Amino acid sequence: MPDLILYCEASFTSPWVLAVWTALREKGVPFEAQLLDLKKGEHKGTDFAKQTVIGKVPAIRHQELVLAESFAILEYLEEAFPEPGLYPKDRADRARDRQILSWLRSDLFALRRAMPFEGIFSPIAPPAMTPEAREESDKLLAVCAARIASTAGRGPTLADFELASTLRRLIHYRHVPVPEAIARWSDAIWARPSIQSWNAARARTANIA
Ligand SMILES: N[C@@H](CCC(=O)N[C@@H](CS)C(=O)NCC(=O)O)C(=O)O
Repeated sequence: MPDLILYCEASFTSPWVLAVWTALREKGVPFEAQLLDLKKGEHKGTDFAKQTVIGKVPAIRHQELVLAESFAILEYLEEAFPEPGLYPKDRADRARDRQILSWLRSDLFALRRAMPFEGIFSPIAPPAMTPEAREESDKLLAVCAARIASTAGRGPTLADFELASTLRRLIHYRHVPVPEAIARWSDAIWARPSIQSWNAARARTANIA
């Protein structure tokens, strides 16, 4: 029985759960996924809510620690399971990774509203595209273009995983043209076994339900 539990939403559509799932898989840390049906409120008023206090997924339980908030979890995993490192070795590059991870958590709200992550995996009535979402998409593409140019030749790190998965929204909804080189970069990262194992887990769960 693995001594790390990852609490996930049962629909496997949360980009924040995906970020932690990917890190655990990339590091080869064994874990048990415990699924919570958020639509049924399984994360509220339960032991889970009491223990995490924040009451959101992702959360992990590792030994005595119960921890929510994906960024805090990623930082913890990097310290608890240093190899392989998922941040760049260079200090300035590590800071740039953290800059991107913070930015992705504090911006792009219009983009997220117009292009929900869940719609990538199952049909939904697509929300309207807005000028704000367009502006944020252009900024995301500019960040990715700069990122690809500056990180050529080294393996993906945490910021790459999250940028590549955020790009799936643009690629799926097609409201905004995605340059070929950026789409290919996202495709290559999205195809990694760490991410595909999350997609496979969703498919398994859907078959059981
Ligand atoms: N800032 C949090 C966001 C996590 C989050 O928004 N989780 C959603 C699922 S995608 C959730 O648990 N929602 C349930 C709720 O808010 O009641 C993180 O980075 O982990």
